[in-house]
Amino acid sequence: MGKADDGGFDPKDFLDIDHLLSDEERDIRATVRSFVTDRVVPHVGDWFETATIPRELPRELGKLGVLGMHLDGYGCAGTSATAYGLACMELEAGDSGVRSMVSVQGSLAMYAIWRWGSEEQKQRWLPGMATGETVGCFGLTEPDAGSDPGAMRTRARRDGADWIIDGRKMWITNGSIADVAVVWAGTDEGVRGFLVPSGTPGFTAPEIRRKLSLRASVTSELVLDGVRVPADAVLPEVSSLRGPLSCLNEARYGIVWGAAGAARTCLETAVRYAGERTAFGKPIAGTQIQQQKLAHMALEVNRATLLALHLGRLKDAGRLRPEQISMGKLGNVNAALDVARTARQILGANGISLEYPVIRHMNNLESVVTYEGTADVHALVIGGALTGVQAFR
Ligand code: TGC
Ligand code: FAD
Repeated sequence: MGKADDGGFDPKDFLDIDHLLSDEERDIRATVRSFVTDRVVPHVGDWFETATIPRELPRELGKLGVLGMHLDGYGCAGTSATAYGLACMELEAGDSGVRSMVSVQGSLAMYAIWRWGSEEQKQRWLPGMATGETVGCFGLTEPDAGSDPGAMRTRARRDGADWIIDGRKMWITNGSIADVAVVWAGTDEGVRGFLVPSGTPGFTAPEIRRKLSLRASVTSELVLDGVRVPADAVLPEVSSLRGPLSCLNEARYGIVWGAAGAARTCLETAVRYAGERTAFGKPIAGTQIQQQKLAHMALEVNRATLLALHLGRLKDAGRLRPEQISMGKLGNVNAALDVARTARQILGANGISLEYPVIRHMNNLESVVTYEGTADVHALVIGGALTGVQAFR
């Protein structure tokens, strides 16, 4: 959101949230916004329609500096969590699929290696992943184990010094374009993470087609059929679900910000459209019912942005808890869906056209509300924290 030059009131930054950001944070946001405006916005409707995403995009995002940007060392930028959140917000203001590419690369695949990998694994993989030369994916979900990853059937067993992995992963972002897959598997020692280069015999990643959401994003199945990897392919520092769940904390945090970005684009589109569209002899912006909708949408966008910023400040202070991330993910994605659906109606028939960004965001948000923990899962995390009673099982 832009700030009025004279320091006066700017309805695009209704609550003057810009004032709460540092110069550096505003600069990073401006850089990412400019990339999205030039490189994503003019093309993303076509990418969505044709269900493609340019193969060179990871390298361009690497050049922009957003891949693993909140991690330290190994070619990563080492920014604050808040700056990373602002980048996610701008990327998802363009399209959830582009933010997903960045989340999966930086918060899931790179973070898994950065947090749980050996020094050799970090040196080998992270610099190329930060530049986008090497694409990663993160395989946790299975056909019969999504919300309950503890029910995974993928297994890894030792064979001499090697490991043999058998199983299937489902709905894996970047799967078919990845050079390395972080695959979580059950072992006799607990859940462990394996770094599987995509050329490994027995590993295939067929793309999932016919999606009507997140079309500007590659989603795949991972098939592991007797995949043999050496001992140094296992992430040495974790052998429990804590490994993958710690990565989810990072990606969910980015979604808290991203959802606010998608909602902002829908609001801005609806405000513009309502001002231009005439019905019954006057702009629909001049009707009470549309103003009420716009006011509600603006409230949700501002509230979501403030919540994201608050969680960002907590994360930078080292105080952000998973339950708080759940509240942010649940609240902001639900708010964004509400804003997108309302915007879609304000645009009338144009609301179903890819000539406008709204239906694309609305459909994408149907994935965002499901992945990284469904709304139900996050409600149960919050409910468990409130009551002290765990209701999953
Ligand atoms: P539970 O028994 O509670 O815990 C098992 C172990 O994990 C630890 N733990 C956590 N650690 C770090 N962060 C968290 N948020 C954690 N939650 C739990 C826990 O301390 C324990 O550790 P240890 O060492 O004692 O073994 O686990 P549970 O089986 O009851 O499950 C809890 C539940 C349901 C909350 C969890 O399974 C869950 O979050 N389910 C949702 C799964 C999910 O979100 N999958 C997402 C897949 S990735 C994806 O969607 C990418 S989308 C692309 C994009 O991001 O753009
Ligand atoms: P299920 O777990 O089968 O849930 C079905 C329904 O039951 C949901 O409404 C759920 O809320 C509800 N439910 C489940 N448990 C309970 C309960 N205890 N109480 C009440 N209700 C409950 N996964 C990855 O590992 N890596 C990726 O990169 C990745 N990318 C994705 C990209 C896209 C586009 C999509 C759509 C998904 C992606 N996922 C990925 C998978 C995603 O994380 C899962 O879809 C999600 O965790 C939900 O699992 P599920 O689809 O199996 O639904």
